[in-house]
Amino acid sequence: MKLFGYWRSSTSYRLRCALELKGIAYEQDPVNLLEAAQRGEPFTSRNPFASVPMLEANGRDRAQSMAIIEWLDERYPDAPLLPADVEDRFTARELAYALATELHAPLNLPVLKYLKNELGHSQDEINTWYRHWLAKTLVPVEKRLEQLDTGDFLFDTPGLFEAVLIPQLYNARRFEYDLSDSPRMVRIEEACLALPAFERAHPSNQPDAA
Ligand SMILES: N[C@@H](CCC(=O)N[C@@H](CS)C(=O)NCC(=O)O)C(=O)O
Repeated sequence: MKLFGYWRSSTSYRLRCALELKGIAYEQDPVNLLEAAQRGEPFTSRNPFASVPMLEANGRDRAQSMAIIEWLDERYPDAPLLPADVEDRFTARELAYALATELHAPLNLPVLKYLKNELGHSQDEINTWYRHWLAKTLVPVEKRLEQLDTGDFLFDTPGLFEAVLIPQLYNARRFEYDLSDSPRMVRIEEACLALPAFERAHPSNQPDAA
């Protein structure tokens, strides 16, 4: 398998977490987002979404990180990323998709560039925007974790939820989001970052890390 991603992209990071947790070997072919390589040929012919990650796997170019992760989990059922119980699976998806959809969408690179270049916002204003949208989803996720009385992980072992959460917390820290009211998420983050799978997936350990 070959992963086309970018070291600091949260969707690439989440896919690396999933691959590492499942113990699936992969090569990397970095796509430089700062040079807009995702918008040029030959990448767009292979991936019409013009975004990372893309996974070349089993004869297909696969886009959309959540669809890729769910496919990996169905195609390679060892080390499942979702719990066995159907209600627990719902919980994992409820939280993971809140982060992957509501939180990620307004914080994507083209949105931030538009705020800066087209609308002329300062970096401080953009950081305030970023933290506003982080809070809109991180606050309810933390509340749900509190209701569930979570410990080191959402369930017994890290899976889909943790693969999505850890990259979003990495971004939150980059934008100086205050996590002091999010002890449940911070505990899960600490437990995950202590694991070799998350260490290998970390942005700073990627071949294209700047
Ligand atoms: N829904 C997509 C979103 C992918 C996405 O937004 N990727 C970002 C990096 S985190 C990207 O490629 N941004 C560059 C661009 O859109 O031009 C997924 O989950 O794979």
